[in-house]
Amino acid sequence: MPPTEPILTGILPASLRAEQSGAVAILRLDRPEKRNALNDETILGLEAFFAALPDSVKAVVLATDGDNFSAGLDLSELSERSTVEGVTHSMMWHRVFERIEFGRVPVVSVLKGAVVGGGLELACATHIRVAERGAYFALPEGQRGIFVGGGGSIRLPRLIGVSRMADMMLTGRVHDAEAAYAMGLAQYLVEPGDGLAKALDLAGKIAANAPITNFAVIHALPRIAEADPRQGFMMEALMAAVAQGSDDAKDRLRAFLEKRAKKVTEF
Ligand code: 1HE
Repeated sequence: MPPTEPILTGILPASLRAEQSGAVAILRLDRPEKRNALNDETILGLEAFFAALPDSVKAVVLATDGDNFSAGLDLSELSERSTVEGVTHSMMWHRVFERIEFGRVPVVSVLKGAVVGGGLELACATHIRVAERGAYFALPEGQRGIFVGGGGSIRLPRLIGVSRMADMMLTGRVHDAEAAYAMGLAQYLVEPGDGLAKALDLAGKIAANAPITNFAVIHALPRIAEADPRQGFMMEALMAAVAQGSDDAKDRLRAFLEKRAKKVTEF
């Protein structure tokens, strides 16, 4: 792994810490004493990080200090909010999580301990989720008398279906990492403590892809998947042509034909 340098130190709140290793940035939630509960400062810090991401970064790993990913919305900030403030607060989360999901580079999250409420919503805005055994997934909004507000009702049903999400919210059901992996919530399942290394390995592979392909996967794929098939096929054809016309694609295809590139089984 290339040497690691702290980045964006001047613009991040105390609850976030970022470093860069080669083409990969590692952003850590760093509020373990509050189980990485997401207060406004942290949410706005996430936005500042993704807005200021150096051009040299081609993939991001979202990890955490301590034993947990995140206990969700900081409940101590919620009790003071009016109804109108609640709407704008939720829309602020939407804006920031959209910046992650539809940002410039793919994001790999490392899930351990509590992946709860808004923490689960944050994980759903990332592109690849690596779950450590021991992670647990819950939506305690029903028990708290509130509702998801960070885009969970859009992103979670796409991953696990409305019925599983409804069950989690209505009954307080907690899923372990094995179940989350089995239902497609996490794409990878690793041993406790191995999540960061796995995420860095994946991010390194992602960073080595052609940027146009990563762009297409983040921006075109989800839109095509949800489009009417007639529009979807056309969007796919256009995206395919844009990607294959790039110099990068031509170089990579030539490298394979000249036996200079790895085979599929060697990635
Ligand atoms: C918090 C929060 C929080 C912990 N907001 N302070 N989320 C929840 O309903 C989850 C609430 N948290 C818990 O159920 C537990 O904290 C955990 C199961 C996640 C972890 O338990 P544990 O035993 O490791 O920690 P703890 O002793 O409960 O908490 C340690 C400290 O973190 C403690 O503060 P302290 O000052 O007493 O030490 C807790 O109060 C604090 N803490 N979680 C504020 N969430 C956009 S809408 C999204 C809606 C939601 O996210 S709803 C889900 C909210």
